[in-house]
Amino acid sequence: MSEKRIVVVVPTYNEAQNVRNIVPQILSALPSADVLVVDDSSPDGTGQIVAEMSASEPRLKLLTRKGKEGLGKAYVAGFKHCLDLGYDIIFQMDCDFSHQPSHLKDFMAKIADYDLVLGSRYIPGGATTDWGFHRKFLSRGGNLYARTILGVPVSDLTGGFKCWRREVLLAIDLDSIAAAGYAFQMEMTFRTIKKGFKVAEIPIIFPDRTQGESKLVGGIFWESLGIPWRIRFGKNRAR
Ligand SMILES: Nc1nc2c(ncn2[C@@H]2O[C@H](COP(=O)(O)OP(=O)(O)OP(=O)(O)O)[C@@H](O)[C@H]2O)c(=O)[nH]1
Ligand SMILES: [Mg+2]
Repeated sequence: MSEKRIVVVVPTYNEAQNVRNIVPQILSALPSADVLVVDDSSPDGTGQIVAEMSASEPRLKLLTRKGKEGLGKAYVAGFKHCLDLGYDIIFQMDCDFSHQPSHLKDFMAKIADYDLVLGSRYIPGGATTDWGFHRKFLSRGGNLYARTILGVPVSDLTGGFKCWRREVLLAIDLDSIAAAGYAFQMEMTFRTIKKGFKVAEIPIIFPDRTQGESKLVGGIFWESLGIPWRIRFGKNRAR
């Protein structure tokens, strides 16, 4: 696997403190990987920090977007950029340490035999360590609901810590992925399975962020109920 070109895509919006800390950890966890930060012109200067760090670190790259357009659009832009640059193995990873760099090696071991590897909180060995009962219940229940409606054998459809082979991202019509947030995570995994690619889950420990603020908006519960239906039966399901 050593000849493969590897990149970790990290979307950021106001992650000044986290980005300083996480980039060196990713680079040392995967000594042959590059890091692409996709920043939506964060007002807190995250982009400038990355630009400064990249001056002395050739493995760190920055893609700056004009304004905040959400996680899904940032990832699509990042994925396309990485495909253009010829990367073979493409990770997606949050900047807030809910996705821990120490798991990166586990993904690498698994991607040798699969097309997409998902970090899962809901298989044996996985966990959310800081959530109260309410959030745990909503996330687990939401995943069970989505899995049932989508009809896919995946325990964690919203975790968002993933490792892709380039062939999968090339096969998916990324421009037709309209979804943001959790729906983006679900839709990408659903389409991957529908296209016949091999998907595996590995356990991850998912702590809450300790620095910076969550970009998750409240009041998405009712909206979320319709998402799996739209993904499964919508016009883009096979694209
Ligand atoms: N480029 C970009 N990154 C974003 C945007 N929204 C969120 N992010 C990043 O996406 C990652 C996940 O965002 P979080 O705010 O942690 O959202 P979350 O993990 O769903 O919610 P929490 O569990 O509350 O942390 C972080 O690295 C954010 O900085 C956006 O609009 N543009
Ligand atoms: Mg988070």
